[in-house]
Amino acid sequence: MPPQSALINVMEKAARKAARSLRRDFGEVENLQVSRKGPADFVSAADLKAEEVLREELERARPGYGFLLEEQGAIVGADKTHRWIVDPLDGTTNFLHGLAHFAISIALERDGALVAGLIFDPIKDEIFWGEKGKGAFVNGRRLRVTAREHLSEALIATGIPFMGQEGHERTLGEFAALTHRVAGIRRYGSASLDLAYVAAGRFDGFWEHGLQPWDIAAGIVLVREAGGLVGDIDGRQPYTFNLKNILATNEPLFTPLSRVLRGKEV
Ligand code: 2AM
Ligand code: CA
Repeated sequence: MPPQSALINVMEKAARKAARSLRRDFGEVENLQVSRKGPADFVSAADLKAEEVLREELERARPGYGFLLEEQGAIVGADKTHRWIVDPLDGTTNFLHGLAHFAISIALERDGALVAGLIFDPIKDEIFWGEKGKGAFVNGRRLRVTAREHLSEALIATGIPFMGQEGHERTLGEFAALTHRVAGIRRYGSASLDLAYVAAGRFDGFWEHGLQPWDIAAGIVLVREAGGLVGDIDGRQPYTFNLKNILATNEPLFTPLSRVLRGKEV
């Protein structure tokens, strides 16, 4: 059994409680697809409800900690050294379209450093967690990034910008540089799960531009604790939230991927 701490127990309990309402609402989404307006408002409400459950549970267990919440923003706590970073529904577009790939993501920051992360996929019933210095696990099994050294064998995940976002041309350039060098590229639509899958050795790497702290905070802990590197495409590491993009992969592929994504030779 992994050494699951009291802190991880708190995060797991909150995630499992919020997941019950998300799972119920996901079951409803299918019925709403045929309505003219679609389920958008319903999904926003589901998202907010899950966030409220998470805030209440975490607040009760650790009174005074601050929050950075996707929906409600920053809440300053009496305890200035601790801050929860929470995404109640990562993969909203999937959820909205009835695609069963989304997650709850919770991270804890202490004195500005990420110390714990938990990502729960309530449909596949997979709970990923990592704690600084203690390793990363999924449903109790230890995680390790892949050992692949060659891009030609690597399966890489990413996110693609959509309407209203910037970087469409840049994305085409990155794809042009990468597609013919790798075993495959995947776009699953949940950054937290992309990072959890890098930690689990399902993906060899992940990059994306313009993400927010709540999308990636927990996943960063997981990848680091699974032996991976997290930085940006320019090769800067360790990752900090002021960087404009994220690159997470194993050690051998970090530099080759960062070079190829910038249009350079490996
Ligand atoms: P979300 O589902 O919580 O919005 C998909 O590429 C990833 O980008 C998801 O993790 C998604 O999180 C995130 N993302 C960040 N900003 C977004 C935005 N403005 N709209 C949709 N997804 C966004
Ligand atoms: Ca998100």
